[in-house]
Amino acid sequence: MMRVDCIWGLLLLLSLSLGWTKAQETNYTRPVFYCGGDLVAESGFVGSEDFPSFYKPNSKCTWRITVPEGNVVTLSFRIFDLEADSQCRYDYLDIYNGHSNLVQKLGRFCGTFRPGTQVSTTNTMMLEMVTDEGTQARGFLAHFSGTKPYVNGM
Ligand SMILES: [Ca+2]
Repeated sequence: MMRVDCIWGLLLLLSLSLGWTKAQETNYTRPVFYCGGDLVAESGFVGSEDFPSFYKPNSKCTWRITVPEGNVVTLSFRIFDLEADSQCRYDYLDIYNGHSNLVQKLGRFCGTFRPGTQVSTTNTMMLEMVTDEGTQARGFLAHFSGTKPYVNGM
C-alpha cells in the first residue's frame, strides 16, 4: 500500500510539473527576429532573422539601434554562430559606430567565437549581417542597452 501511494504521489508530482512547464511555455511570448529594422529603445534584444532557427542564405540585414540621447549603446552577445572562415568571407556581421557604413566600423565577426562587448561613442549603432549561398547557422542574439558614457578623468 505504501508503495502504491508513493508511485501515485510521484505521478501527481510529475504531471503537476509537466503542467506547469506547459503553462510557462504558453504564457511566454518568444520574441520574433526579423531581417533588420529600427530598434529605438532604452534596451532590448537584437537577433538574426528567425533566431534561434537558422538564418537565410543570400541575405543582407541591417539593424539600426537608437538609445536615449546622451547615452551610448552597449551591445553584449549572448549567442554567436555564423559560418566560420578565417577572413569572414562568407557570412559575417559588421558593427558600426553610428547609423552609416561610412562611419567607423567596430568590427567584422563570423564563426562561433562570441565577440566581446561593443560600445559606441554616441547613442546610435548599426549592425549589418551578410550571408552567402552555402552553409547557414543559428546566427546571433545580443542584448543592447543605453548606458552612460565613460568620461575619462571623471
Ligand atoms: Ca553561408
